[in-house]
Amino acid sequence: MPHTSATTITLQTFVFSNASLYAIIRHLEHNNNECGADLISFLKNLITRAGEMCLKEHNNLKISDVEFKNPKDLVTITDKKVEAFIIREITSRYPDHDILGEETGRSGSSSRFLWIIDPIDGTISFFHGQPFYAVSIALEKDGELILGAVYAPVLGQLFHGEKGKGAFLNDVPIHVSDTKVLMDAVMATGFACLRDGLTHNNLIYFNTIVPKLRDIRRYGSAAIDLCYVACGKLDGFWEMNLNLYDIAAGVLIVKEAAGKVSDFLGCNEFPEKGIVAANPDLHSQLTDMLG
Ligand code: 2AM
Ligand code: CA
Repeated sequence: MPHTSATTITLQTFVFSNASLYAIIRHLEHNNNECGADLISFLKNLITRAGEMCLKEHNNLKISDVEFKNPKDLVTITDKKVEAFIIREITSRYPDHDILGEETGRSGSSSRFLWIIDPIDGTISFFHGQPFYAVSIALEKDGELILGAVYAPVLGQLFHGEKGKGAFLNDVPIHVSDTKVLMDAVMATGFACLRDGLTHNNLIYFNTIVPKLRDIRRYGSAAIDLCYVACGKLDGFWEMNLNLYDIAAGVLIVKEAAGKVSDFLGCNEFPEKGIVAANPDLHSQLTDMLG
């Protein structure tokens, strides 16, 4: 049709004369509700390189590489280096995006996009030479999670989830377990609340729930706990006193794996009012005990 050809020629002329094809693709990618393949491979490549940085430093930490906020709350030089690396890479690829990082806080407030970064989730495991730590990176668009990745480098496990497209472990689709009975379930929890010295803490819930389960795990990384719920290695997880960067990527991955995530009352005020993640059958049994 003449009209179509004219439109095509005009568009081609514009594209090739403008020399900003790259920027246009970026623009289309960002304004599409789905994540472009380019964005996902950028994230997977980035988080893999960040995990490799952790691996390199894992066994070479000196006491002078650690700052103690208090005896239970520490940050290593690797946390800071890895976060700086991730922010540098995001900023050079997506200069107008906002960023929230555990170590550096929030920068920017005007973009529709917000990257949420935990450079090492499970810093205490990392510092003590244990394998259960992970890099966690999520992307929100207009306040809604659209992409998330969690990489546990010692375990060689890279989880990612894309809104509406599913969740994956090393690119293989994953799904929450179909366990229906608490006594058949293995769950995880954590004690961030104790690190903050809170008197309203998880011990009372722990004492109530653990006897009802087959067993309990405490990996020390909320990001890994959530991903293990997503792939059915765990049947459920709860914790209180976490921050957005601990859970953002894992929450999307659980939801994309057909799991349920809520606060302790079954509502959406997580992590402020606690977080509960499980397959749909066990989720309601957990919120009954936590609410
Ligand atoms: P981190 O390793 O990045 O600090 C373990 O219970 C989980 O709680 C981890 O995800 C850990 O993240 C987080 N965590 C531990 N202490 C915390 C605190 N005082 N405040 C917030 N999150 C904490
Ligand atoms: Ca964390």
